[in-house]
Order: sequence, then C-alpha cells, then structure tokens
Amino acid sequence: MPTQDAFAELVVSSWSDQDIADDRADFLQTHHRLACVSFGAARPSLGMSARQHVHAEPLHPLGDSSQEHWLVKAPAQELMGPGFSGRHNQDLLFGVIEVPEPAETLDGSPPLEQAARHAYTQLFEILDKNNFPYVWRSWNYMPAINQVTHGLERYRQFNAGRGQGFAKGARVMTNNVPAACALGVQGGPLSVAFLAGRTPALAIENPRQTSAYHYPRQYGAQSPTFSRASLARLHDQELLFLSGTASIVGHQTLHTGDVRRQTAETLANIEAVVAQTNLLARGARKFHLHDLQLRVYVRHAGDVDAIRSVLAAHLAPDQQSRFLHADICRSDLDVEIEGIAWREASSPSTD
Ligand code: 3EB
Repeated sequence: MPTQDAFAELVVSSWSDQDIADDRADFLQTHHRLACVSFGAARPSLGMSARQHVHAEPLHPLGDSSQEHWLVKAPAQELMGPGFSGRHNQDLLFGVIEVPEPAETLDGSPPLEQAARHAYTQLFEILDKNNFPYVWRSWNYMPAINQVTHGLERYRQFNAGRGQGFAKGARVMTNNVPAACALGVQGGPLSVAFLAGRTPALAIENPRQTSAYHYPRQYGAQSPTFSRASLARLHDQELLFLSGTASIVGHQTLHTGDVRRQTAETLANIEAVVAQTNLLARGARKFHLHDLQLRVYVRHAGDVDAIRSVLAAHLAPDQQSRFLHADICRSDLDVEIEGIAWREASSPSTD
C-alpha cells in the first residue's frame, strides 16, 4: 500500500475489472475486503457478500466498469441474513439491506414508506445484535424518488419510513445523527448501505445551511434524518464522511435551472463543511477539499461537461471523482456531491 496511507485501517479505492485482472490492485496484497460498491444498469452476478449495487449509470468519459473497494487492515468476516448482507471486523461493520416494494400495502400506507421503515428497523436490529451501536454513514438509493404516489412525493415517503425506523431503534433524530445521502436511481429495490462502528462519530453541521433535521414542514412532515458530515476515529486514522451536498443555503434551493451555479454553490457548501470539521476537530493537519474522493450525482446526463468544468477549477488535477446519472431528492436540484477523506490522527490512539 502507498506509504502515506500506512496508518489507515480503512481505505476506499476504485479499480476497473481490468486493473484487478492485471494485478494492479496493490492494496489487495496487504488488505482484506470489507465491501464493494458497483454501479450501472447491469448487476454483477457474483462478488463478495457486502456489496451495494447502485443502479445509476456511470458518466465516465470512457464508461469503464470500475468498482469501489472498501478494504481494511484487520480481517473481516461475513454476516448474512434475509435481505441483508454484510461484513465486519472488530472495529467496523458494512451492511447492505435491500427491500423490494410491495405494489400496495395492507394498511394503505405508501409502499416506499413501509420499505424504508423495514430497512431501518432491520438496520438497527442488526447493529444492536452485533454490538455496533453507531451508524457513521448511510447510502440510500430508491427508484422514482421525485414521483408522487399516494399523495406524497416518494422522497417524503422515504423520510417518513426512515424516521419510524429511527424511532423504533430508539435513536436520536436531531443533532447526533449519521451522515447520509438519498438518491433516485433507475430501478431495483430500496437499497440502504451503512457503515457502523463501536465508537460514536462526531456529527458536523454546515453553518451556511439549516440542519436537515430542522428543515421546515414545507419539505415534508418528517424532516430528513442526517448530518452534513461525520468524523470518525479508527485507531490512528480519522475518517470524514461528507453527506450528499447540494445547492441549498439556509433551507432553500438556489440557482434553479443553472447547473453551473448550483455546482459552484455546492462547492461553497463543501468548503464550509470542511472548514467546520477543521474548527471542531484539530488534527496534525487540516482536511482540505482536495482530500475528498467525490461521488457526483448528475440529474441530466448532458450536464456532465458543465459540472466537470466548474469542478476542474477547484479540484486537484489527480483528484478522483465518480460521476453518476441519478435523481436528486428535490426536483429543482440538478447536482449533488458527496465524498470521503481521511488523515492520520494527531495522537496515536491508545486502544
Ligand atoms: C439536502 O441537503 C439535499 O435524505 O439522507 C442530502 C443528503 C440530501 C442526505 C437524506 C438528502 C439526504 O437536503 C438532499
């Protein structure tokens, strides 16, 4: 593994199938697999137990089939159950829950609300049973996120069900909540991936934005349950999980219809979250925008060049970004960006 990451308990890296075939995946010599995330319309037929398949088309210029690999120093073992696959080692659990939606529910409640309630109820049961009490990050993907059924936009149905799952799991729903994202994809079941630890992460908010759990009711009766980022400690490593970030200031969408300005506003929000992280958690060195491995969700595939050109002015030339064709949870948003970064912790951990 590259020497600058010798302290890292968890690394996230992307290789194409060809890289792996050519043995260019050098981390695989020294690290163990925790999870894999794949992308696109074609679902891989085989693979490892903790795999989230994201049903969103990659918008790479070359359209390669790269996958994201989550690797850990300490060996991991499988954890399986109905509708659930996961892996864990002594510090970390990565799980994936998939819940197909019924066409109709018995009590007439919206199908996606029920699916989200099931997913989050199961998620917290798994965590309690395996003694991983703290969710650091979740990734939520669902089809037709902006469609209205049962008189309610499906993203709001999801928020209702997620909120019910948090309540059943006896989790707080304000302040110290996990980082997350919620995107619309081209098909498949509700898919919820989560990374959980045995120690709490620090939840980080963005001073430019109303906390999502305090969004006013105009965005839905149940406010979304996520923080703007979470910072977790893993032995000598600190990990920053940046939630899905969009062109929202206060609680309002800005620059409707202008994807370049939305991208620039999103970058300003990311910079603010990174600055807030550096304020709350002083380390041996500061986090920087350039440390983030980014996932960029693009509503209209034709916008990708415009988004790329705005990002290029701010990102490092070698910075890894994955562009995916997906719907953002507000229909007036055309782009959303999330990421992960890590640094060496300032003082060696004593555990
Ligand atoms: C926003 O800032 C944009 O519902 O879990 C971003 C990250 C968004 C997470 C979620 C939603 C979620 O409100 C949308």
